[in-house]
Amino acid sequence: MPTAPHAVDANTVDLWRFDEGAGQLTADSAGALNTATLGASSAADAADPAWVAGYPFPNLGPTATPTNTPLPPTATNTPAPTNTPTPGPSPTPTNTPLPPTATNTPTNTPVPPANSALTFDGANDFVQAARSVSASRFTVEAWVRPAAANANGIMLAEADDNNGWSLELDAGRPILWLSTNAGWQGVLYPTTLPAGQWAHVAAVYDNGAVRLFVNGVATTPATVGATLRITPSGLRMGGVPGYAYFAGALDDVRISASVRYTANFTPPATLPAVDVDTLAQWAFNEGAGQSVADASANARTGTLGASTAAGADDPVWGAANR
Ligand SMILES: [Ca+2]
Ligand SMILES: [Ca+2]
Ligand SMILES: [Ca+2]
Repeated sequence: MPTAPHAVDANTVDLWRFDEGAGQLTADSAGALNTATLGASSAADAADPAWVAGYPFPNLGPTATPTNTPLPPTATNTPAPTNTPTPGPSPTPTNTPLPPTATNTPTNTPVPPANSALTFDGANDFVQAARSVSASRFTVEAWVRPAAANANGIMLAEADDNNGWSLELDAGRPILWLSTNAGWQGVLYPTTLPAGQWAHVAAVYDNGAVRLFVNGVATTPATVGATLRITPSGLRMGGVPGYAYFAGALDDVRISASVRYTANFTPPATLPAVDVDTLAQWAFNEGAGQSVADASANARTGTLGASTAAGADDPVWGAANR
């Protein structure tokens, strides 16, 4: 085994001592100067052998001194960053929340019932509107549901102390009061309205002839004064101060300038179409709010209570359930 690095002599064709310790080239110490390259090229690559410390010869002679100064690192010696993270495709979100569609719109928005009515507490609730009746012929009608049997109360009235008309319950029986040239006179229906049940009540006044109908069933005609004392007061539904208020529900109030009924009839489930004799009619189908619309051309919009503000004198909205 050699104890020192080989020396170049006349027979040496090439001699690479690998003493550079770094870089991509290793010098040929022999005369051929056949410089060798590490790996596939002078750039760093996977085929490059690694530099390590050489064999520890015990007797390094003068010839063992590296004759070629290690090459300074060149640009090509800089290890190429082979593992720099390459930006890959941006992650594509695959579960982006879908925007709400029309079908996601809440469907439980409160919707007023198609047929609503107003319930009066019998203490101070009322609806007011402009007066309708201005002659000695009219028909007034409404659906009525008394809260209790045998009660008193004003349902509909266009009256003051001396003039006008008033449709009331008298111990549960419908009665039409009229102020005529003969003074105040009342025409009473012979039977009571049951509590908690809808009944259609109609009253006709025609120049002294009066008829009442409950669920389309007529009374015998009555005769009173032929001329109505017209009141300047407006319409009140549910009560007039100083008199008993009506406890129960009202719906489909209609006032006409003609005789609507002369014999038994089937009460209309809903208000008939407006015609030339319709002075006013209120379906109470708003279901909410402070106003009730008059479908007639007279536009006698009603107000709940004394003002359009919510108050203790407002009747309460509810489904008619008729
Ligand atoms: Ca109604
Ligand atoms: Ca009010
Ligand atoms: Ca009240």
